[in-house]
Order: sequence, then C-alpha cells, then structure tokens
Amino acid sequence: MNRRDFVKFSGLAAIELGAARLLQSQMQPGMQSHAPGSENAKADFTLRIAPVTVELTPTRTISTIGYNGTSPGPLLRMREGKPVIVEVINDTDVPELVHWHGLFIPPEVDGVEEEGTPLVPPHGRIRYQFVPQPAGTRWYHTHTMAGADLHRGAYTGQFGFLMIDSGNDPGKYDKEVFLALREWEPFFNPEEDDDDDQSNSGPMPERPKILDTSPSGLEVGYQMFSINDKSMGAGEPIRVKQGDRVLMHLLNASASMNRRLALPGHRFQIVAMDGNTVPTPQTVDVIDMGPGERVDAIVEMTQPGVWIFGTTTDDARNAGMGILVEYANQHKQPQWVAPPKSVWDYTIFGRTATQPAPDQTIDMIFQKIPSGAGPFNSWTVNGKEYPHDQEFALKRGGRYRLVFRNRSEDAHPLHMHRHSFELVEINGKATAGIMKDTVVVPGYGRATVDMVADQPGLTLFHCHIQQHMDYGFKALFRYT
Ligand SMILES: [Cu+2]
Repeated sequence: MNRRDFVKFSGLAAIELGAARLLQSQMQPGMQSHAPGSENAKADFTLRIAPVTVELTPTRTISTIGYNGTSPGPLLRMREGKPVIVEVINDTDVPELVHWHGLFIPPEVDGVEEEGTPLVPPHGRIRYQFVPQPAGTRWYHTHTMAGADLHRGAYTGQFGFLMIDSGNDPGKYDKEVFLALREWEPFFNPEEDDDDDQSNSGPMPERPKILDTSPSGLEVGYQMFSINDKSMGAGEPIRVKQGDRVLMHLLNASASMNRRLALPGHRFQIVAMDGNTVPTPQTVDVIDMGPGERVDAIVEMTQPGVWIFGTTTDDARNAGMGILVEYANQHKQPQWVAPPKSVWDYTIFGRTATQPAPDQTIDMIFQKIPSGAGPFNSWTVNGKEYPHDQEFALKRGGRYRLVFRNRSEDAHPLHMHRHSFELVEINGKATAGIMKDTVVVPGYGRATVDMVADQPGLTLFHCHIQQHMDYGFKALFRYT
C-alpha cells in the first residue's frame, strides 16, 4: 500500500493501519526494535492537533490550529536516552506531521514527508516512538507544506518547546523561562517587512557582479505579534529580584522572520545555541535568531526597574513582540532603550582550532528566481528547485564539508534534519566547536559547516522560512 492509498482511509481503519505501518517501519535496519504489542502500551505524551483560540490581548483573540488546546503547545520534557511513545491525534480535516526539531531520530519518525514519515491522517492518529537525543533545548512543530495557504504549516500555532534533559543540568540559575517569538494573522505583503537592524553590513563574499533586478514576488506580513501566547503587557511579566540569574530558553518560532532581541540595562551570557553548549560563553547586548533557532542565555538581574525584553524592530515590538521584566517592588513605566549598534557574530562563541580535513566538500549555491506577478519567488539549490536527482549523497561515517553560498540578498536560516553540524567559517571568519542544526547565512554571505554522516536514512535540508521551503529551497540527502 502506498502513502496515497494510506491517507484515503479515515477513522478507525486508519488508526489501526497507522499503528501497523509505523510498527512495520520501525523494524527497518538501524531502528530501535520494540517488543511486540508496544502499540498498546500507554503513550508517554499525547498531542491533539485541533483548532484553538489564542487570547493575545483582552481585545484580540485569534483562531488557529494548535496542540492540546493551546499555542504554543505544552512544554514536553524527555529524558535523554529513555524511549518515548508520543500519540498524535489529528482532529483536523487535513493530513499533518509533527517534526522533532534537533533530534537524532530515524526518518520514519522525524515528521517529514520527504523522508518517508507517514502522515497523521485527518481525524486519525499515529504513534511516534523514538529515543530522545541529544540533550538540550529542542522543539516540535508541524512540517506540512503551506504553499499559498497562509492557514497551514508554520503559519498555524503548531509548535512547542521540547526539553531533553541529560541529568547533568548544573542548575546555576534562580529562574528558568521559555520564550517563543511569534507573529500571527499573516497576509500577502507586496513589500519586504522591515527587519532593518538585520540588514547585512558585513562582507558579501557571494554577491554577484550583476544583480538580477526583475520584480520580486510577495512577502508575508503579519498583523499581530507575541512572545508565547501573549502580546506585550497582556500576560504575566517575568518577575525577578535583584541578583537573580535567569536562564532564558529562546526560540524563534516564526514562519518567516529573522529577529533581533534586546533587554535594556542588561546583557546576555550565551550558554547554548540550538540547545548545544557553546565552547566560549560570551556576553552580548543583542541576540539575532532566524526561524528555527534556539538560544539559551543567562541574564543577571542587576538593574532594578521594569524593562521591556523584546525585538529591536519597533513596529513589531510595539505591536506585541515583547515581555516585561519586573523587579520586586518596582512599579515604574516599562522602559525600552534601543541597544548600541552591534553585529551578531556566531564565531565569537567558538574556539580556535582547525577541523580535520573532510572526506568531501559539497558546494551548495542558493539563488532566487523572482516571481514577478506570481505570489512567491522560487528558490534553487545548485540551479534546481526541489526535487533533485541524486546530487546529495553521503556515505556512512564520512565527514562532509558543506559550503552554503547565499547568492540572494535575504538572510536564510538553513536547517539540516536528524544531524547537527559544526560551524567552520562564516563570511571568512573561522571558528570551531559550535554545534548547530540551523544557521542563518546573511544576504550574499557564506557559511561553511562540517557534518559527520552518522544518521543513516533520508535527510531533509531546507530553508526554515516557510515560503522559501515550499517554493524550491530544499534538498534531500541520501546515504549510499
Ligand atoms: Cu530562505
């Protein structure tokens, strides 16, 4: 039975077939084996995909699709290495997928159609069984295509934090908060949204001599903004005391927007990026995050007052993308002060070292095909929109150097599934020891990463901006 036949079924038949199919797929080589009858075992987690309302402010409630009646969905906490069963129930009329972003798990449960994960049928259910790893700040979200439908895929509220605990948490903080950046109520926008302080002022090693000036397609704009499920001021503040060390787990859960964050009067000690401890935890004034990226930062609370933590883009912050940080016994007006101009530079969090020579270097060139009057631009990887033939082949155990050449003016958050990679170089600056699963390559910039091919099976690579991914900006790596 192929997948198309499979999704035709609904209701009970699909429930049983879904379980049977997953069980069968779990028996493939390289997969965790399961005791017979595990499809009847009690699930450790249940996610119900269904319409939800989100009260962003007392006067603005929006409708979307979420998990377990909320958006963001529940914080899931898993123990590294301890197998889990997640039951996913789809109470919508369209097939869905739940992707576990940043986990080293087989393609059959990664939540990606291109890799062969079974869809959760409309009004059906499926069990995902996997061994959570590696430890760190991960997240889960839908991985369906949206195309020109701004009510599907990452434009919905289907996302949440997933923490994988190793048991080695040093715990040198007084308070832990989970903050996800979000826009809501998307619309087609003829103009590029202003993320002004993200514009590329650095070197542009990939800028072509002659630029294509044909008219571009539409962008996505948003009407409402929040951190988690509340616009700024509508939810509880982060309540702190002088001297507290607050661990912020930050996630950019946007469908399309790169963001810069600041907290006036305070600095961020960056301890992890994409959930992985950084070699050199530097302290910085601002944090840049593309869609899909996570940052763990410690903030020392040394400036009593009431402050705004939020995006430095004034329009988006004033429309809700912020949260108040309120010291005990302080009742001032919340303060915002624009941070000093600074450059977000991944490489300062690394160490000085050179990586071993790769077995193979794979060049990846990204270009935009302006769509003119069409809805969205198209995107190519090495001159072709997805799908490619057999270009991206890996041998198990091989060490690969991927050179991401961004020949467009947009900054792209590039995500590799089921693996992490080590940053080698950004726009000519070398670094080592920074492990990530998503890297933002600046406009006309270049990033080089090393990846060890140690997770056999189909592996999707794509830009984490939904409309870029949907219109060509992806590639499927295979193991040969
Ligand atoms: Cu992109």
